[in-house]
Amino acid sequence: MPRVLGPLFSTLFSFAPRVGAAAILLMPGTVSAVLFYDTDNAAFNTTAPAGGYADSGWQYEGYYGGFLGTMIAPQYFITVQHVGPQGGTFVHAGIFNGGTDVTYTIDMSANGGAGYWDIAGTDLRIVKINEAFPYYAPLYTGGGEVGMSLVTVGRGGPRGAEVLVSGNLHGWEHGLADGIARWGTNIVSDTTTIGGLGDLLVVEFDDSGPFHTIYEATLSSGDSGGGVFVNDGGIWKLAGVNYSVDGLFDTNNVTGDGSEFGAGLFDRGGLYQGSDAQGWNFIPNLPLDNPSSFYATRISAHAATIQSIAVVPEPDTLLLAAVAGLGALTRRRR
Ligand SMILES: [Ca+2]
Ligand SMILES: [Ca+2]
Ligand SMILES: [Ca+2]
Repeated sequence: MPRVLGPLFSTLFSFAPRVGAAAILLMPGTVSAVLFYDTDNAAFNTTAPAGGYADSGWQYEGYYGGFLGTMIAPQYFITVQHVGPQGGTFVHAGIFNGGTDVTYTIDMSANGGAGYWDIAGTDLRIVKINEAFPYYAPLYTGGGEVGMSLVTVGRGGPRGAEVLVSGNLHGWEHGLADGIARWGTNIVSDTTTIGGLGDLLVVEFDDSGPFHTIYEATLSSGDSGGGVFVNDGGIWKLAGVNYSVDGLFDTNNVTGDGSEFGAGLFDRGGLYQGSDAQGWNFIPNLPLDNPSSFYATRISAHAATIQSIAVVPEPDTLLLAAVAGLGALTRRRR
């Protein structure tokens, strides 16, 4: 059966002439770690992935204030604009690097004293450090994200209270953000373009079927800035940076009653989506589930700009330099 994605998203985002108005930004105060379909256990997937998900991106993450960033070049990490500056350090914590915490300092003199570069027309921000990372994430620069397996990392909250519609479970409210990093899995459902935000990956929260994954996860407040990694022929590459989720939701369209809530839903049917300020949109409860999604700013659409700022040394250049150096040495020996 076809999945009715495009028209629904157009409706949702018609409420959002401004940045993020119809979506819940993934920062505390609005609504927070990775929220799982299978469990409300706050300790679930809080250590490095193993097996088929080993080296799937977790190792490239670090703490940027209360949020996350992803190391993308020897002296640069990428995060989001919408949480604001998060202090002067980036901590590649022991949980990520398999050892002890390593603290890097941010180069506050970079970009004329800003300390960072924003990618215009997106939520992406690139921050420079004074030292050098030992390794960093490759960027996914292809255009084939839809259908790819993904891993996302965030510091928001676990699963909260059940959301019931006519007695049937439709998902879970967002739990309180706890600042604990978790990783979860999913599959890229779609891409979309939103004015002022650029291209985004769309990732549905499914309860079953081909788009439900072993650690099926969606996001909540506090997950901002975490990386989304896709498996590109066996190599996990950075494909997105966590931006937002669908919401808010409500059982009524009465304003001012405080009944609205953030949630990860495998079926939005029978609930209102929107906000008191922007209006509410009723989503019919149909036999086919209508899942909520999370959104991540799409790296591939902005890869050239990112790479022009966060410069990665060319391996070929290094190799040629090494070969040239070897030649020189050889000549001197003669
Ligand atoms: Ca899914
Ligand atoms: Ca209400
Ligand atoms: Ca339904």
